[in-house]
Amino acid sequence: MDKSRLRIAIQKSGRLADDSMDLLKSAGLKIQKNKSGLFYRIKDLPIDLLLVRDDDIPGFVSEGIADLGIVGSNVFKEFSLQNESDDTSILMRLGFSRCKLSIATPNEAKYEGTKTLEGAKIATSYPEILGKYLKDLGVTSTIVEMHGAVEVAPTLGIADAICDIVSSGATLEANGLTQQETIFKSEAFLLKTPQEISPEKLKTISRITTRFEGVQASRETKYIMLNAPREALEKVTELLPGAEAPTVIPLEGQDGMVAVHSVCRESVFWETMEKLRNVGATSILVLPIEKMMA
Ligand code: PRT
Ligand code: ZN
Repeated sequence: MDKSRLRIAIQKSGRLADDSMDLLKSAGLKIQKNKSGLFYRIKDLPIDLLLVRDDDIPGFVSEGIADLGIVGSNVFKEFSLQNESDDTSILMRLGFSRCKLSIATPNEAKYEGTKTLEGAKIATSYPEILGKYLKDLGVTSTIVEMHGAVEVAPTLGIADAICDIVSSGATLEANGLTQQETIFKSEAFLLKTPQEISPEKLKTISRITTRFEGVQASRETKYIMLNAPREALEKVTELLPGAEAPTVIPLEGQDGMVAVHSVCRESVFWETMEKLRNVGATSILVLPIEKMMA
């Protein structure tokens, strides 16, 4: 392995893997897959990807085995609480793989707020996050550490409650569990090693984070085009979500009508389009933006 190349640790397979790859590809990184399955080289940039289990990512970044890493903030938080003196930093919040870490109890169990958890057994894969949450509340429970299949713990009689990742809620429902408390909200983070990084690698980091920011911005941004009577311009502009000063162009041969073009930094919902039409806008188009750079 060439140590002068920037190394980014990502999840090999699982819920973070596809979105991590998507982000890298959208940022123009050309991934050259190979048989080893542990390292992928990036063409034309001094970057290698290290493909590992998500749980190993904070440790690898902390030790400098990888310079950067993409991991769920739930996994990073658990690691940070376990390693309080660690200086791994969060370079970016990436906004994907969003989920919650929640406490749930069997549907038939009586639940009257967190005091119900006093003396209870709670199964989780996140003993540090849960332990801190309970300590801050002044509640004493027994934490049963499990790796996988946490949701079956109450049925098996191992625990009275669970604390696990919830996304759609389908797993809780299928196991007869009701969500009671959300103790942590998670999304993917880009981590940076606390170890020394060469100036060349720092330049590469700055280049790709600028691109990541561009990818994020363009995902959240739309280009909107519409026609409207000039007298409705003020109302139309007010309705455009997160818009910068719009471009207004007179429409050839249509007196009093203008075309309005604008970049919107928020989602444009159907409701917004209906409101625009109600104030007189027609031919409303909402277009995705492929790339952006400030
Ligand atoms: O093999 P490896 O160790 O790399 O992967 P893993 O199995 O430990 O993790 P993986 O791929 O399941 O999740 C990786 C990360 O994705 C997590 O650390 C979270 O940050 C994030 N994430 C987002 C999720 C979910 N959504 C999710 N739904 N992680 C897990 N789940 C599981 C949850 O544990 C539960 O079993 O999905 C179930 C709940 O989902 P719903 O939709 O039924 O509520
Ligand atoms: Zn894992």
